[in-house]
Amino acid sequence: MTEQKRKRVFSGIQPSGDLTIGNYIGAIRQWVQHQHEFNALYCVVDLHAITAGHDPASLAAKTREVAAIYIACGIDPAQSIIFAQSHVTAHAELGWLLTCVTPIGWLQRMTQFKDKAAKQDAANVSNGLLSYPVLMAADILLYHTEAVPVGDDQKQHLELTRDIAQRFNHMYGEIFTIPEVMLPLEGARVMGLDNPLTKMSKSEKTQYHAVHLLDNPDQIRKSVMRAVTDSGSLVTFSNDPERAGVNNLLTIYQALVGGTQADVEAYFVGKSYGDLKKAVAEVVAETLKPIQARYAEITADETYLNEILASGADRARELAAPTLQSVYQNMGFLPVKQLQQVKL
Ligand code: AQP
Repeated sequence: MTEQKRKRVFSGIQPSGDLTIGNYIGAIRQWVQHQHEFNALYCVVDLHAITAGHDPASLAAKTREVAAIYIACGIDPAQSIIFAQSHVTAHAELGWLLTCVTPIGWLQRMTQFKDKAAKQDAANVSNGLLSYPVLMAADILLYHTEAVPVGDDQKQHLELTRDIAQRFNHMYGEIFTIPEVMLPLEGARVMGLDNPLTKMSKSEKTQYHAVHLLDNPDQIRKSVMRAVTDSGSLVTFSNDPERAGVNNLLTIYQALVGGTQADVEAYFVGKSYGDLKKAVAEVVAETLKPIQARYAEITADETYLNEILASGADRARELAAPTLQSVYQNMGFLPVKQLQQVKL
């Protein structure tokens, strides 16, 4: 497939905590599977990580950690662009321009905003938490992205991106490509091990909530063995909220082992919840082992990662500049070029 014919894909993860198997199954794994079919940009979206309070002392290290995890999971930096969002200032600029075309009611309807705002002291909920999906729209639209591989939890934000793009195109002329959402087939939403009715999140601090990608086998086993199940004994998929814990464990198992739901259920016939947990812990540990080994190699060489992030940002800047310039022009801003002509 030639460069020109490949679809442009953009996706990213916030360095807002320790990455979980939810981030892996819902996002990174698909990026890796499809990277050779696309012209892809995989961004560490650090500007998003400051919307709900963050630790300045660890933000830079977390940003590097997430980039190293992308590569450790199998993203090839020679093929895809890997960079930190704050290194390409066009994101913040377009974010502001789009903020001014986005009705506030669209943002107030976002489920993630309502959930995250409810967990905070109302007086401290930042404008950034509300506006975050507009910055996400800017991330995607800057690159004329055609497809965005994300977990099911981000579907609503993608729909909003499409609405913002259409509204802008209608108001100021056709600049933006309308992106499609790409959801994984299995394991689109991994739920918390301690509460299978809420999604597994890297910013959730409760112990045994999640398996993190850099957890050792012992930590993995402890978290999975403590996963909430129910008083039944049937190891089958189910939409019943009472059985959400078992369903979640089976979903994780299926996402990592493959096969149909019927294949997975057949494997567990006659087995107990304890057997299910052991099997899940084992398959998760086996999946993460080579990733962690590669992560150790990558992080042992600081220069290697620096070079990837620096060249990724250069490549991204080049792609973003013409889009941003067209947006300024169509919105009627005074072009810098005109001032340069006056000087001459
Ligand atoms: N539990 C999940 N199941 C499936 N996919 C998931 N993703 C996140 N959690 C799950 C996918 O991972 C990517 C990360 O997106 P993000 O970091 O921008 O924010 P998020 O969706 O809010 O992820 P987290 O882990 O829950 O972060 P915090 O706790 O900081 O908000 C997305 O593609 C998402 O779909």
